[in-house]
Amino acid sequence: KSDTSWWQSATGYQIYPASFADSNGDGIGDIPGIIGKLDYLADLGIGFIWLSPVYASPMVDNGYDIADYRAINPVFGTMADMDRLIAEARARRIGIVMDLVVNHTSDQHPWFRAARADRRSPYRDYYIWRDAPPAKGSPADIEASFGGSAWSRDAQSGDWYFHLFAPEQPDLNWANPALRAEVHAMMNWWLDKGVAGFRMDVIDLIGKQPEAGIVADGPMLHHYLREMHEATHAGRDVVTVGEAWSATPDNAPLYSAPERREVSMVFQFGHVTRFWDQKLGKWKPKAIDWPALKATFATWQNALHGKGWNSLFWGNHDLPRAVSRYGDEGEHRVASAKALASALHLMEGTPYVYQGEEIGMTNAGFASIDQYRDVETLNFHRIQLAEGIVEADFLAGARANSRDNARTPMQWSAAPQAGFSAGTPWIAVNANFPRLNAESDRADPDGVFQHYRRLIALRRDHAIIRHGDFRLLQPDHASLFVYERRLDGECLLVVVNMAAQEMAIPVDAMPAVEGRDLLTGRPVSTRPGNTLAPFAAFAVLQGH
Ligand code: TEU
Ligand code: CA
Repeated sequence: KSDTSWWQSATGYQIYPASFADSNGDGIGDIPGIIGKLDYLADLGIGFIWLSPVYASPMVDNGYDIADYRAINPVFGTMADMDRLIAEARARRIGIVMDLVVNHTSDQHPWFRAARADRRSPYRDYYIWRDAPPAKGSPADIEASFGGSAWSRDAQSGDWYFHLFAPEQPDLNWANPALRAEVHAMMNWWLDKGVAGFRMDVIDLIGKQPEAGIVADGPMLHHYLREMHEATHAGRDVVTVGEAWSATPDNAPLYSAPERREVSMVFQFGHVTRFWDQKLGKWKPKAIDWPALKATFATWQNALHGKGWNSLFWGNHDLPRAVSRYGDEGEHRVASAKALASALHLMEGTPYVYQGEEIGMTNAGFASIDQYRDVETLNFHRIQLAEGIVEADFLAGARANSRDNARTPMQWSAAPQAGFSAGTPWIAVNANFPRLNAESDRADPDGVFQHYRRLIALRRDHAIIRHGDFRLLQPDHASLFVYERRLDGECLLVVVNMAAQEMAIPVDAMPAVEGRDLLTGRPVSTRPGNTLAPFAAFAVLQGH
């Protein structure tokens, strides 16, 4: 179909640089390490890499605290390495999508240094200030995402500044047009280098109005996004994806409807937060309820079909590993990794693979708080223990949902440190690497990697996967995820068993299908009475 943009047939791959591949033995992944793995990624078939931040940073939040948007953190390499990465990736038809972290900077950014040093500095108004902390319970009395008040006192000027994350991540003041122009110039500087677009960190927060108690989805948000589009992406064939925890099926088309000229798509987290506790959030996850999860996906598929564009993901660097959260990290690990991939990749949208997901990597399995590195996990450990939560309960929550679950080093081989580093990794390698690694998985035709490879190729080959409409079947079934896609007289039926038990094909409301599985070529049938093995999946295309 000629209406397909490159990013609608491509699959993205997220790299968390510190944990991907270490080229010099200092224990931290780096850009030369990534370059060394480009052939691996080209073989997987991805169209672009979303690169988590590699900019100059004191690394309070692993690079999501940027001190210079136009410099590379020496621990990751040099700007020459970065230019080489862009060129070498492009030679393999892979775009580099930069992480754009402009809700906040590091407190070490020269703008913030100037702002706190001098109340009359032109940079003062790049940030958000108050001369006293807000009264308890007043609208501006906002809690930071990493715990504690979002207002901290700056010892230098004596005033209070706003930060939705760590105190070392002061929020930028998007109401200031000079700040917006600086961000646009910086984005154009990267685009002129040949990057393929941006993943925009917490972009739904830039329209905040703290004094009114408004954090996400502020009244000026879409104005800023349109202005940014005109000033940077317009006329360039790039992909933009906005991270928007506040996005709903109703407002997501406002970001991604092409005629609104804002962003290509958003990351929304409906399927994630649905299974968090009301009070304790991610630290007390609920069990996955498949009918609820399927309904969430169906709502999103239908909300954006023909109106905007979906992104599809199970995991990222903030979320637990897909098999551990939604599948089975034990006996059925491989089958469940493949089942989850099939269910996700055959929907409408641009799929994102988080590093290691393509080999079915699992949660970290850390037993003690000393093993964690993440600022959010360490903060909440302190906060919740002070509030009287039993440590074992906190650690159980962290084992399920800490961001470090996805940040253990990529498991390349059975060599020491999983082949990730010749030195001591900054965070421990998962103990399961001798049997779970890319080298062994990739060699197995029935492994996870080859399955992802086939799914990624199928999206490029089939317009129905990119653009077909979506209908959820068997919505109430406790473990079968069944849907149909239709386009131009074709019908694609996808049937996935998300249970660790054998499951009978239901007798009612299933289309009669006999054919071959698109992924394996094996004969399949929906005849009632047939059964699906634990975490078995198939997809049959009819009418072509
Ligand atoms: O994440 C935004 C964000 O809201 C999450 O960190 C969230 O706070 C947490 O996972 C929920 O408990 C983005 C980045 O992806 C994240 O890595 C950064 O730490 C954060 O923004 C600040 O830049
Ligand atoms: Ca290194």
